Amino acid sequence: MKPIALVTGASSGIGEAIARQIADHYQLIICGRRKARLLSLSKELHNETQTLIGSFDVRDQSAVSNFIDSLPDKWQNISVLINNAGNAHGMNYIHEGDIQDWDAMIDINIKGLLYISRAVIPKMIKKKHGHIINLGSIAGTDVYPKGNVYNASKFAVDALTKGMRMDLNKHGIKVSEIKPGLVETEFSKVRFKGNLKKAKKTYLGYNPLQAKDIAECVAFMLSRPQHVNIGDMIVLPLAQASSTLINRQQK
Ligand code: 8X3
Repeated sequence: MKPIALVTGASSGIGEAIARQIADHYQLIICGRRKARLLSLSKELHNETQTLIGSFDVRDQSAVSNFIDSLPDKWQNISVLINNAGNAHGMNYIHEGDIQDWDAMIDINIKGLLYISRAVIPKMIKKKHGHIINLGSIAGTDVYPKGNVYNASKFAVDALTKGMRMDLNKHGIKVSEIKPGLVETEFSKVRFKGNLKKAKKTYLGYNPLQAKDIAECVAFMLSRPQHVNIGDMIVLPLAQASSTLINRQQK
């Protein structure tokens, strides 16, 4: 029987790519807000692995804990938690920021990650085994202008990863973080609220990462021998040297 992995934000982008990438080795609990997308991913993976759909918003603490607490018996034994759900909302100077955008980023990127982790980790502690991979960002080590609250939310993911690794050390649970740079997904479309021109511009003039590039790194982390824990991995497109230095004359 394959071990069970739970992936949040699996209805698109990096989360969806991770689910596809690891389906050969894991049964999957795919979570996200958009049920129709999760259903079609589940159908697509039908021949490869068993899936269970969790259709909820990670911001909704009672929905999160209800879902995890009422998992069918055969899905209780979660070995891997991929905390992928997260977004950027808006990109403004700090004095012009939209409060709703701030709330959304703090609620999804920080509190959502905490809610899922709080519900799943006790199950891992019971069996003294598990691997948590948090999706941070280069934005969580390297602040950039107008990134402010998004940066702060990803710095929080970095701190929580380190804190989790300490607190779970004696329980035999691995905790890792992967910090992507510019990945061409719906990320910028969401950040710029559907402004496709702005979203496209983010990825112009160079070869950005694709969701699969990150999914392959996650699969690598998961496939290390039991005694190896990759704590942290920064993954950038060749054209990106830092959050602010991007060679847009690459192609
Ligand atoms: C996504 C990378 O540089 O757009 O977290 O913040 S960046």
